Amino acid sequence: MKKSPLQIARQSYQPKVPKALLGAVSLKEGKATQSVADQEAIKALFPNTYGLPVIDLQAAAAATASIEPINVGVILSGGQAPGGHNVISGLFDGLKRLNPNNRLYGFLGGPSGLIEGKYQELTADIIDEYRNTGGFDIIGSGRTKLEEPWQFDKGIEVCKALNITAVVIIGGDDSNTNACVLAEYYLQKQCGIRVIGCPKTIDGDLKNEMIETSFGFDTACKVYSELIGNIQRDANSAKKYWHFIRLMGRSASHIALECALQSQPNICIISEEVEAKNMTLQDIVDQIAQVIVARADAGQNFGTILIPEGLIEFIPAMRILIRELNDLLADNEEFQGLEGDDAQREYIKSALTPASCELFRSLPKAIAKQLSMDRDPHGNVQVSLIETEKLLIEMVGKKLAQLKAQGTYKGKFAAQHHFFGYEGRCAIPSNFDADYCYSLGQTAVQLIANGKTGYMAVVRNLTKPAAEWIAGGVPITMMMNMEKRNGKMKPVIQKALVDLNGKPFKYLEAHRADWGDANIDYIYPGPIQYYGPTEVCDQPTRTLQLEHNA
Ligand code: FBP
Repeated sequence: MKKSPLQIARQSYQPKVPKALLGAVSLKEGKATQSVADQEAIKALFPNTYGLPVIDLQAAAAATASIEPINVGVILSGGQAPGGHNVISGLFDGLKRLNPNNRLYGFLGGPSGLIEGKYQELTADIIDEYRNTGGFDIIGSGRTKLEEPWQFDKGIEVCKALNITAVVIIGGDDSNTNACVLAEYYLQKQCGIRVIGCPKTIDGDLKNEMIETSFGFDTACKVYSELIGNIQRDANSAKKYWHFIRLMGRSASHIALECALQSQPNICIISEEVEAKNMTLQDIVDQIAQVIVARADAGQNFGTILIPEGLIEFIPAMRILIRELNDLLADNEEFQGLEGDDAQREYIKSALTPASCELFRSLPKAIAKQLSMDRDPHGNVQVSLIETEKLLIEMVGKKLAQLKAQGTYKGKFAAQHHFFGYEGRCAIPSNFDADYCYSLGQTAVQLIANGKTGYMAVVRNLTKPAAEWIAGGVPITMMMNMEKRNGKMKPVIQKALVDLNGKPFKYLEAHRADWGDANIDYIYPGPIQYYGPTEVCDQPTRTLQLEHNA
C-alpha cells in the first residue's frame, strides 16, 4: 500500500505515557463510590458492580499482576474518533509486555461482531500498520446496541470459544453504559468474562469529575478550527461572504465552543444558552442580524458564524414541534400514503397544536419537509440531517431585507454554508490523542490483569506533560443516573452538556462582543503539527486548559 511521508513518519512515533505505566504497575484503591444520582435505583440494578472504589495506577517495584496468558477481545462502538487505533495498539503492547502469549482479538463491525462471532486476531503485523493512524478501519465500528440478555449470552458463547476472559468496549456514553450492564450480567452469571470501557467520542460530552475529556475531541476540534481559520482568512481577503458553519457534536455544543475558543469567529451559537434563555428561532435570527448590521456599518460585509449541530432541538418551541411530529408521524400509514408534498404538509398542519402549526408554517418549506421526512428507526427526527445553517441563512436574509426596507441596514448580504463533521472524525490523531489513547489502552490492560470489571479506563491530569498524567479506573456505576429513554426509566451515564457556569463558556461570553464588532479578531490555528516545538504540537484543547488550569 502506498503511503504519504507523514503516514510513514507516524508509524514510528512512540506515544508518550504516564510515568506509572513505564514499568511494573500496582493498583491503589480509593474509597467505595456512589452513583451521581438515583443511588438506590442504580444499586438495585447493579448489585455486583455498584460502589466499587476508584483505582489509581502507580509505579511498582515488581510486577503484581497475573502473568498467566490471557485472551482479550476489543470492540469499537459508534462514530469514528481519532485515536481509536492507538487504544488498540496500547492494548496490544500492554498485553504482550505482560506475557508474549497473551492474545488480542478484534470483533468486527462494532458490537454486532461479538454477537455474531465475527472477529480477527490482531497480530503485531496488523497492529504496526495502524499505529498512530486515524479511523476505525482496523476492525470497523457499528452502532448495534448491546442491551438484551440473548446478546450477552451469545457473547459468552463466542468468548468461551476463543478463551477470551475480558472484553474492552471503546465507545461513548451509551456504549459504556451497555459495557457496565454487560459486566454486571457476566458477574451474575459467573462466566469469568470481565468488561472494561474506554471513553470515546468527538462530541466531548462523555466527561465528568473523573473523565477530563473523551478521546478524539482534541483532534476533531483542531481539524475543524483549522478549516474555520482558513475560511476566516478567505472571508477577510475577499470581504464578500458571511459563512454559516454547522459543526457536529450531536446534542452538546462542546465542539462549537472549543472551535470558537480556537478561532474567534464573529458569532458562535451555544445550544445550551439558547435553551437556558428560552430563545426562539426568531431571537437567534435577530441576534445574528444585529451583528451583521453592525459590521456592515463599518464596511465589513463578511464574517463567520458557528452553529452547533443540535441547535434546533434546544429551541424550546422547536423541541415541542419535533415531539409533536415524532408522535404524529411514527408508523403513520395514512401520512405515508399521501401523494405529494402539499398533501403531506396540509395533513401535518391540520394535526399540530396551534403554536406548533404556526412555527411549522413559518419555516422554509425545504426545512419543514426535512423535519417531516428524515426519521431514525425509533421514529425520531434525525436532527443532524436538518440543515440548520441553510435555515438560518434564509431567515437572516429575510430579516436583513426587512431592515433594508426600513433603512436601518445598508450592507450587502451574501452567504456560504458549510457542515463540518466527517472531515475530522478520522484525522491522523494529534500528539495529544495519540498519547492519550495509547495510555488508555495500556491502562485497560492493567485493569484486566488485576481482575477488574465494570470499570472505565481513565487518564487524568491531562493539561500536564504526559509523564505526569494519572492513569486508573473509574467504576462505571459511579457516573450513572436514571433517565427516561423510549418512555422507560433506564440507568445511563450522565451526558455532559456545555456548563454555562464553566470557564470555557464564561470566556466566550466575556469576549464575544469584541469578536462580533468591527474589529478583526480572528485566530488562524493552522493544521495540526506533529513534529516541532511542544507549544505548537502538544497543546491540549482550550476547553481542557480553561477547565483545569487556574
Ligand atoms: P458518537 O456519539 O458515536 O461518538 O458519534 C458522534 C457523531 O459524529 C456525532 O457528532 C454525529 O451526530 C453522529 O456521530 C453522526 O452519526 P453517523 O456516523 O451515523 O453519521
